[in-house]
Amino acid sequence: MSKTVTVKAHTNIALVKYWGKKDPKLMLPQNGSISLTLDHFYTETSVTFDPHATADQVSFNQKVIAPQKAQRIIKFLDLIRERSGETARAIVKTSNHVPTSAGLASSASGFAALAAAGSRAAGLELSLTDLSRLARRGSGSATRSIFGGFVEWHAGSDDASSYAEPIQDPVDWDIQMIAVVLQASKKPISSTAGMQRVVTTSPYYPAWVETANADLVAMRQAIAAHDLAAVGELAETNAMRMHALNLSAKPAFNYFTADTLTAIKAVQDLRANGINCYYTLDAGPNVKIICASSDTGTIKTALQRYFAASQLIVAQPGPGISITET
Ligand code: 2P0
Repeated sequence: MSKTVTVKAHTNIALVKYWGKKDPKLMLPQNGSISLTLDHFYTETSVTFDPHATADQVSFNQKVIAPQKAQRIIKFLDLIRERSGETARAIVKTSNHVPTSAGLASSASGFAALAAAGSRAAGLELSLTDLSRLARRGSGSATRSIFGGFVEWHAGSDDASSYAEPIQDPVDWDIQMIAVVLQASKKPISSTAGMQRVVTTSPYYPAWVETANADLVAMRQAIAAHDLAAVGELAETNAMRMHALNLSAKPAFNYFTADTLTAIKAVQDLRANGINCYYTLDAGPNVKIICASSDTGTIKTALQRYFAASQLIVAQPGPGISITET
């Protein structure tokens, strides 16, 4: 009887962003990145290699996905088969625990869970570092979701040297994020294609790599010092520089909506009124507010002038992957 391995992996939000590959095949990034894993949003994936199955079968939130839409997952299963010698096709069941259509469903938690469940189901016993390397091959941000708390992904120069490690877990001080969940218009361009366009067409790209590397040094210090203002300021500046790359690409693109700008302005106004809060944004319209839990009430009240309470989701630092075998 084949074993089924189920893994829960949480999503992460980068404070120093990954936005560009230097090796698209090995998924080596142009610069290192630092993130915070969140408790509230996670993916649960189970994998069974079934000798009787004639094709890989992937279901998402209990609905089977057509093979042509599951190509990225099937390719990743091929990588696991290649490494393990497993020859059977896989039954993959995955569910995302994020509010419906929150637009926060990330490939980060998805590929972290798939890497850990798939490799174990195929008989590999990988260390967390090796799981991080394997998850990287599925999606860059998944490299970091193997671990909890604050996590750094070292860019590296080859497969062996490009992996993540926790830099603070558990997080023993008061820092959290409030996700402002906004209605997404159709995504203008995928992360993978967007970052590639930026690398090849933005004249500002070398300056991004240089400042991101400086941000990594400063962010490590800010986290070690439990300095919310320093973490927030660095994250906010880094995020806007990433989005400035998108505006400087040819053709230009951006992920903002009018609501994104409203949320940013609300955070700026709160800060002008003495509330210690900062924003960051990924490849989508949602704004994540970095703040202390003691300010949650004030921030939510201010944001509710523009948004429904249900659009404001509070997330605490979360754990690394957990694995169960049946
Ligand atoms: C990050 N993002 O560091 C950055 C910031 C979004 C903005 O990693 O091509 O899905 O699969 O490696 O990881 C989103 O891109 O892209 C991402 P691929 P991924 O979290």
